[in-house]
Amino acid sequence: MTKKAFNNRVKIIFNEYEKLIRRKNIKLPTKNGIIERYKYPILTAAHTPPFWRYDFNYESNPFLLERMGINSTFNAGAVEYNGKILLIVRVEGVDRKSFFAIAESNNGIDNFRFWDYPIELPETSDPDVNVYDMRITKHDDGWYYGLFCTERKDPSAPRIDTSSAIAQCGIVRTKDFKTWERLPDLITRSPQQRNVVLHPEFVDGKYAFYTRPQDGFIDTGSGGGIGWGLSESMNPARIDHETIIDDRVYHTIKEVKNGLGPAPIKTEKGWLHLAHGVRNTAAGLRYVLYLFLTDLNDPTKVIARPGGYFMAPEGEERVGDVSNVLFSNGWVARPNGNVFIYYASSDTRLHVATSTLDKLIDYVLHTPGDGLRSALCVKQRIDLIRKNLSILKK
Ligand code: M1P
Repeated sequence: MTKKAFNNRVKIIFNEYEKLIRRKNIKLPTKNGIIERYKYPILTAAHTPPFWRYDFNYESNPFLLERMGINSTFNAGAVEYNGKILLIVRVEGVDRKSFFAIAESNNGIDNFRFWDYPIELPETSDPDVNVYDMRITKHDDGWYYGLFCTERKDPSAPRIDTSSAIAQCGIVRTKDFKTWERLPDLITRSPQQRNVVLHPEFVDGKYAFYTRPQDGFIDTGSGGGIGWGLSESMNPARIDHETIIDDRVYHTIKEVKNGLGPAPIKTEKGWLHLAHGVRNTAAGLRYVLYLFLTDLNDPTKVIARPGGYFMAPEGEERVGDVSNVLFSNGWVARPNGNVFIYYASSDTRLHVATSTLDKLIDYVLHTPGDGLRSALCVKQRIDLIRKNLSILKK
């Protein structure tokens, strides 16, 4: 490639990138009154800066090859900070390693731009092999905590087993999202932990955690369900006793497993939770999102639990590296009552959906719970039809 052609191609790469980053997103008409989706994903692999992927030096890369590709951008923690929306994105390179990088937007809907450098996450004495799915909690103690999954090879696996892993909860904290302090990993009695989330307030003077204890890396075994535990401190954080506050249940959207999404939102009616539920199908696992509400004074007590899912994969969301998956670990409640829900589809790309706290609370409080049997579910529907027809046929 001549130097001239090289320079032209560099221009094209950056023009295309800027066009993508600056593209306005378009709100789609709501289908169910609860949320609005948007036409474009807010972050894809192509949204990562070209200078993360190419070597732009003509001497060392005369063919202008993409040297270090990015595979996907998904499962982001979210926070409103200094009037901007920051997403702490799970970015996965083509080498299958995930890392965290911050993307910033003024309006939370479009124009997300990654900061120049990904986060250099400090390690513990036992280095992480892979890190992912950070939940950000602004805690009453004044810190922003990031709880994430740290994965390492299972040291007890036989030599020929190159897949078995141990997942645990890593912890960092920051005040400015630039400098991160690594704390010891959370200690619990469970052999595996994923989807651990810090509650924003002290409970009985202690740090409170939502957990997801599991026996195996993939299989829940005797574990599963969204757990709860208290710790005297964050350094180290140690939970001696876990109780399950939202269990997995036969023949529901969370039959195989579930896990909390972002930290709950405090509302007048209770703590509002967003979680994912997983069921098995002939086509593999299906991940959907659901909501529930817990008591303001006792976050372990579920006070409203609508039946079924709140959001499930639609259209292009259904297909990706791990198809049929919606996953969310970030949302932002704005002071004006609007809520931005950041969700990833099929472990590939990131989207936003919008709603309001009023609508979400109405949905949670007035949607019938899961009847758990076809006969009861059809009765719930007949009650609704009867009520409707008495109005519509007047
Ligand atoms: O592949 C779907 C999701 O699988 C895991 O979630 P869970 O622990 O609940 O099964 C995580 O690896 C998550 O990142 C991923 O999106």
